[in-house]
Amino acid sequence: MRSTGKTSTPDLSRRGFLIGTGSLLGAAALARPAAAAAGPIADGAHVPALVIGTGYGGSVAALRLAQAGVNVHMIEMGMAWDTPGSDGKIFCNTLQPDNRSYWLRTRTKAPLNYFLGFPIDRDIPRYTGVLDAEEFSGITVYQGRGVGGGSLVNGGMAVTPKRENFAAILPSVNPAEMYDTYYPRANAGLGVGTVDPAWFDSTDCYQYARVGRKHAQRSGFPFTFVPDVYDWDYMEQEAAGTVTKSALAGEILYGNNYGKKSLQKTYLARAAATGRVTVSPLHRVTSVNPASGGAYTVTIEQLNTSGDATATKTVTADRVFFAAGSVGTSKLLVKLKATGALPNLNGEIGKGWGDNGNVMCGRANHLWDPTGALQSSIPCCGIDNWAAGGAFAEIAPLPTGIETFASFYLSITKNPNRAQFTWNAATGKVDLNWQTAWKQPGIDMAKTIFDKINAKEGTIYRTDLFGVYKIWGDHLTYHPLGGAVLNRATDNYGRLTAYPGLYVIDGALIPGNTSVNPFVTITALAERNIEKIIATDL
Ligand code: FAE
Repeated sequence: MRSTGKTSTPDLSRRGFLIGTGSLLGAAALARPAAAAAGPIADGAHVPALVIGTGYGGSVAALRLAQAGVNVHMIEMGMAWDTPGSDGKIFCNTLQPDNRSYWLRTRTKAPLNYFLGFPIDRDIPRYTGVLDAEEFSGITVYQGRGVGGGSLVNGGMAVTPKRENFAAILPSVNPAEMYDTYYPRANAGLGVGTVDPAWFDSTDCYQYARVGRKHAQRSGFPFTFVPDVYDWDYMEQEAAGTVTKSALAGEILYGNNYGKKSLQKTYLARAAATGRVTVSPLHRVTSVNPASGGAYTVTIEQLNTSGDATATKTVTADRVFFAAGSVGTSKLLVKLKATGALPNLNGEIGKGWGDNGNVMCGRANHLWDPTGALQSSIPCCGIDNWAAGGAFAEIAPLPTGIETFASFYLSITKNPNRAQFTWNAATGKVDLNWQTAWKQPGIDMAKTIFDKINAKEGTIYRTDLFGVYKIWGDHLTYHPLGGAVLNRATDNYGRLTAYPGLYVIDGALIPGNTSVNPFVTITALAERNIEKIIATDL
């Protein structure tokens, strides 16, 4: 794979990152992420390591395997996202969704789908767009599609959980090794940084967050800045008007064209630079079967941008890493177990799935408390009521371009409900038995924050953001976790032990909740597991 960008390891400080990767953002502005250069895999190929998916888990696996001298092929069902459209941009704007916005939909399905009580979704051409709103019976699960996985569409909030909460997140993992080694390694690899508090206090684009801070503090809640992989120097330049706007142009859900350090600019760029990693975008793995000699036969459909399979390829892989995300990996493994391709997978496959307790809500502020017409799409702070009330609320933007007098929040809660994926032979699909009513514990936990703030401020909940007279966004998650849980469906390092050479290395390993936004934990766990696998299995 060819590399067109610099690939030095970012360090923890944002200034350090810029020094270390001097031309990266310039390269990004030219819109050619290094990681996307690729040659599609050939029918009949034999590869030492095949990685299914190019999100956090897959990118860590590919980089570390390649650095250990193993040739890796990554299979990604979404697009490469390396070529600008006719507007000169790779990704479309949140306020003007076009065909690039959604994965194979003819109408948008915005998470916040009403405004002033009116629906805001609109028709779009069907295309292999970047955001998938995957519908199960009781929940819509939002996921990124393309080279970079969720890093293409997420808010970049890069949060290491508090150490005292870790035992509940991954009970079989030694916290000392995570906090001493793998969380720092993940933060460095991802290029995590924090907003300059002085700039935060003075810039128009975080007025909404300052209002959120003021309200939290007046009710006695701990307020915290939240690190992010957005390039904070770039955002300051956006505010100064010296570079093309991205966070300050409302770009987020359907991709970010400039300042965000997605995996294409970090792990995948470094993987590309090894020369040992190739990527096949618009290729979807449909089956993995044991082959002779301990290898595996992997069946792959090549897709066109309408989502149709245009070719079926069969390749052989000595090792296969499932990194298709919590939903993608769970769906594949449940299907492969039920249909007899991998019958000896254990009975924990498909279990332990959670929504990270996600619920959304808005509050209506007084007219003398505006939140600002200009809002950075990148959240940078939160309200931490985890210990007392089971909720961590990020103060989220509503980047509509007009004054809304609204405060908007995505809460992560300690909702204990867990769901299971099962094979439905009648439909030939995998179902998830999550029920919308199971969000209620999460709503109750979020209310420990917002009922108190409303009482203190004399304000009310917005009822016009998720329907007509509907307060809670309880129909979705951005943070699917679990389905192939560590030390249950796999051993304590992600090995599917009934099948030597098969591994899970993504969010499917985490049993449903991380107490904060999940991708730093997914990355750190992948770093831990791949190090062990390389040391002992290769
Ligand atoms: P993921 O990144 O989903 O990658 C899986 C990849 O596999 C995808 O690219 C798929 O297209 C691909 N794939 C799936 N099935 C197949 C198949 N059969 N064949 C080939 N390829 C396949 O997995 N997290 C945070 O920590 N902070 C945030 O601020 C944040 N904001 C978010 C905002 C939004 C709108 C969304 C949707 C998510 C957000 N998340 C955030 C969640 C985060 O992106 C997510 O936890 C990680 O991306 C999950 O990483 P994985 O490696 O598990």
